[in-house]
Amino acid sequence: MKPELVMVGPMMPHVMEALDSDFTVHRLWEAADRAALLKQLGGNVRAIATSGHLGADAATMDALPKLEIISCYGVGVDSIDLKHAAERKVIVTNTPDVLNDDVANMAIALLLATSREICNGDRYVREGKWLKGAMRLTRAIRGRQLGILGLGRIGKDIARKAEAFGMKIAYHGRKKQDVPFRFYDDLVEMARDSDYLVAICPGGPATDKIVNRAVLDAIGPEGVFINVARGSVVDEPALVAALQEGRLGGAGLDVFAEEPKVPEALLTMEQVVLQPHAASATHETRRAMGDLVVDNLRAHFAGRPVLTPV
Ligand code: 8YV
Repeated sequence: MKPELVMVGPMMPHVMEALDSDFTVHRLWEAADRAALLKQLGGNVRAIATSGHLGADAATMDALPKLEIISCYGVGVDSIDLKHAAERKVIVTNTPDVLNDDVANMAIALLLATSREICNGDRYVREGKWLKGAMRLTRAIRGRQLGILGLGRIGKDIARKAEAFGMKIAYHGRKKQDVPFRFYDDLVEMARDSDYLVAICPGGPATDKIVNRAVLDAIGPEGVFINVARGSVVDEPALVAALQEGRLGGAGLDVFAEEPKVPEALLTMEQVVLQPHAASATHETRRAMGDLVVDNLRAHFAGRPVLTPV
């Protein structure tokens, strides 16, 4: 008998195939009445496969009394009720490390895209403006300070890469680490001293709107805010207002408070580069993430320890 698994949202075809071969998969997103399906399945479901975006709340877990494991397609688990999972002794796994390189690359891409105005340059050529004269000059990133909010695994990869571009690195986080970068225990102070501030901290209550008006004003009219973390880490209306009023120079944003909805005002701003939460979205990384989702589930149901517990 294959163990029963609830899949919260669709995943890449190779993940779906692997899960279908080892589990009886119930596709929650296809159900007209989600709560009714969960109630009907309840008794036998032992696993959930979800994503960083879709998560799993306490009600979903409680509808499944035999739940043993939640395997998350993503490193960020802020949308999973971890406390409730721990109380229920449900194992949670995620997909760390395999996405570091691509997420860090997206941060660097947004740094370059905002400072070198890559999207504006592209429009300049397409709209025939180049025929009438050269585009305005842009800004170099070498010699500028990059403040990293959250020097975890991805933050360190961003630091290493930004150093190769000649940037000075600083960071803010819960604690000082044994790294050759300047630590600020005050985020506003780091923002004031930095030309670019990149957010790559976990989402959740501890970082909710940590990038507030004071931080945005400290980055300042010449500075740029990059977000490859979660939309929740920034006060989004304050961000929009700071950009509109020129108190903040620019922004490179891969994540938003209410994805896939993006504040209307951002859509027409030249000093902003937008991405559809795509930092980990390469074939290579998403394949590796999908493999980890499956391998964690297989390990658990084969009686082995999971590979990447949260
Ligand atoms: C994914 C992410 O986009 O890993 C994360 O925390 O946000 C992303 O890599 C997401 O989990 C896939 O839905």
